[in-house]
Formats: sequence, structure tokens, C-alpha cells
Amino acid sequence: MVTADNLRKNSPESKKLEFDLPAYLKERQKLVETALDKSIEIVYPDKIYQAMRYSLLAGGKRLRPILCLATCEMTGGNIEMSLPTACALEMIHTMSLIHDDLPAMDNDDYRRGKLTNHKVYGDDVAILAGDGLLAYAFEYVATHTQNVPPPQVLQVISRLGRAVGAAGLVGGQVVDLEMEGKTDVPLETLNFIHNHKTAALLEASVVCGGILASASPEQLQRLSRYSQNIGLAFQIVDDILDITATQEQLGKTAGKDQKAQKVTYPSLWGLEESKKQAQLLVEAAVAELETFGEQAKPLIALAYFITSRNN
Ligand code: GRG
Repeated sequence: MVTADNLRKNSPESKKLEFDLPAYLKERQKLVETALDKSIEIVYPDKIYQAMRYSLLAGGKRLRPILCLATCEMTGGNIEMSLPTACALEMIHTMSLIHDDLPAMDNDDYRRGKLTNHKVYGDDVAILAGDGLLAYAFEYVATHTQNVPPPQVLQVISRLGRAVGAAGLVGGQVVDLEMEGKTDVPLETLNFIHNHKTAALLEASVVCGGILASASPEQLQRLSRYSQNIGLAFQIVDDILDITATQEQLGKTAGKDQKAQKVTYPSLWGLEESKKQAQLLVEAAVAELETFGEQAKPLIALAYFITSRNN
């Protein structure tokens, strides 16, 4: 059985999977960084483009674009077809982080190891930098996607819109804000928040990769279930890391959930049970990839990475 720990390079399980995840991540991160750097140039009014680039190019794992590229390749597409959507996903993710860090929301000073956007540019410009990134993400998919039939491009735009709006990130964030200060948040509400705030964009990352490659409806359903499972696992691990990791590892303030007495998976289940639940979700996600055979190795390795990561 391939598990999170033994995926490490040179472990017997890593050899069994015959997939070098660290090398893969390094190569894909570099590809995404280069594409993001090229995607936005600084023109007049310089300040807004600088603010957009400040957060977009501040690092991060680039998990959403990497998932999109990997899914597109697994279902018969290629990097060229999916790179604009991959960049758009990172623009959307980055804008959500900028707005999430604002004083009116989570009020954080650090993100990705750097001062948050509003700390550098002020609240007004940070709001606009988020808006600029969000609008540009859709423009970028529409204008830069090549070798994909227009109906598929339209489907991608529609999926992205749904993942971002009230049916996705925005809806999850609103319920999260409503639950602030409450200690009796039921599991169903916690799941609603994170299925929308976190899993929806991870699901769009995977499913859009499949749509661009013209995956079949059955394949898209499997991809949707895979990504919903890794999405929730990702959030459980995020809650665990808020307790167990340092600010240096996370690049943002650690221990925030406990300090704010926020209801999280570890606060409901405890640390050990939370780790077990995340592992079970990853196993369920990986089971959805069985029919994709050898081509599924990157997505399998990425699923296990979600529980083994330390930031
Ligand atoms: C989307 C229109 C619109 C508004 C934003 C603020 C907001 C509404 C939603 C909050 C979304 C949010 C911040 C969810 C948390 C998701 C999460 C676990 C982020 C951390 O992702 P990582 O670990 O970060 O992939 P890096 O820095 O590695 O990219």
C-alpha cells in the first residue's frame, strides 16, 4: 500500500509507484512560475499591476495549477492546452488569499512568508488587486487557450465562475464569517464551509483539466469525486498544521484557529482522528483513479502529498 510517509524519494513504496514526486513538483512549479511571471506585465497605472504581481508571484505550492496540468495530461491533453487555465486558477486562488487576509476578514499580516498585500499597498489597493486578478483570470482563459474547441473553453469558464461565486468560495466564506465566535458549530456546517471555501477550487482545478482534454462524462464524475475527497483532506491537514507547524513553515501566522477559538476538525475530533480521517479521504480519492491506469501516477502521488505536506 502506498501511504503518505513512504512516498518519500527512495522509499520502497516510492519505488513501487515509480514516481519521483519531489522532482515532479519542482519541475511543474518552475513551469507555472514562468508562465505566471509572463502573464501580467506592468503598464500604467503601475501600482495596481505591481500589487497584483506582488501576491501572484509570492511563491506558494502552486497545487491548483499543477493539479489542472496533471489531469489534462492524464486524460489525453497536454500542457499547452491547460497552461492558461492553470494560471487562471492561481490568479483566482491568490485573489481569494488577498481578500481573506484583509482586516474585514481574517486580518492577517503574513502570507507566503511575506507581508500581506494590504500591509504593503493598503486596504484599498489590496481589494482592487484582488478584483483585478479575478477579472483577468477569466479574460486570460478566454484569450490565451489554444487547441481546445470553444465549447470546452466555455465549460471551463462556467466551472470557474461557479467555483468562485456564491455556490463556491464566496458562499463558504460567508458561512465561515457567520460562524465566527460560535463554539457549537455542527460537523455538517464545518463540512459546508470547507467544501465551498477550499474543495470547490481544487475540484475546479481537476475537472477543468479533464474538460480541456475532452474527458468523458464518466471520467469527469470520477475526477469530481477524487477532487472533492482531496479537497476536504486538504482542509483537515490545514487545520492540523495550524496547530503543529511553525510560522516559518507555514509562511503565515500559526495557531490562529486556537487563538480565535475557531471550530476546526481537530477541535471536533482531536489530532489523531483528524489525521485518520484525512488519510481515509485520500484513500477514497485514489480509488477513483483506478480506471486511469499508469497515467494516474501524478494524481495519486499528489493526493498522498496532501497529507504528508508540512506547509
Ligand atoms: C473568490 C470572489 C472571491 C472572494 C473571496 C475571501 C474569500 C472570498 C474566500 C476565502 C477562500 C480561502 C482563503 C480559502 C482557504 C483555502 C486554503 C486552504 C488556502 C491555502 O492554500 P494553499 O496551502 O496555499 O494551497 P499556497 O500559498 O501554497 O498557494
